[in-house]
Amino acid sequence: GRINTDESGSSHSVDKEPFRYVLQLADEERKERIERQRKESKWHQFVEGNLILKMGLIDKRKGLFARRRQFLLTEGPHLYYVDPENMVLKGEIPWSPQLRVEAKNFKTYFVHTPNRTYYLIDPEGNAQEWCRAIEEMFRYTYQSSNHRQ
Ligand code: 4IP
Repeated sequence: GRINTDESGSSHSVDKEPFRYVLQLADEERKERIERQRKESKWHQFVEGNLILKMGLIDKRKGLFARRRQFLLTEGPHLYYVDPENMVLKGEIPWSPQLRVEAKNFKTYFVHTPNRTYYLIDPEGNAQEWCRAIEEMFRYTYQSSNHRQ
């Protein structure tokens, strides 16, 4: 399928294919996609050469306020977030075997990590889709025997 790597508004804009499928790309296809991402995506500069598997605008709440950030779920895995107005990488949610996601409702979900619970709001209401993708990445990374070395 075609990849819309430059689309910033949609939370499932990398592709419409099942997320599980992109986790298991053949090396050749993977390289092609990274090459296309390098050429076409304005988000490529933030992801340390990793293939972006899912991305979208998410409001990340801290205290009373939320900041709108472009979230980039990549191979690695990584979950980077970028200030889309100033195009600055603001941080990343750390992956570990303790990471856990929790969908609260259509818009709100939590990513629990050992030192912090990230309070995330998907304005498009696709919180469950994000949770599924993160869970699948979790299983692929920590629970499957055939992952990439
Ligand atoms: C900030 O609040 C932003 O929410 C930061 O998010 C957040 O850092 C800060 O938390 C928080 O104090 P204000 O912008 O209203 O000051 P971002 O980095 O996306 O801009 P992180 O990255 O950690 O969520 P602290 O506790 O990390 O400083």
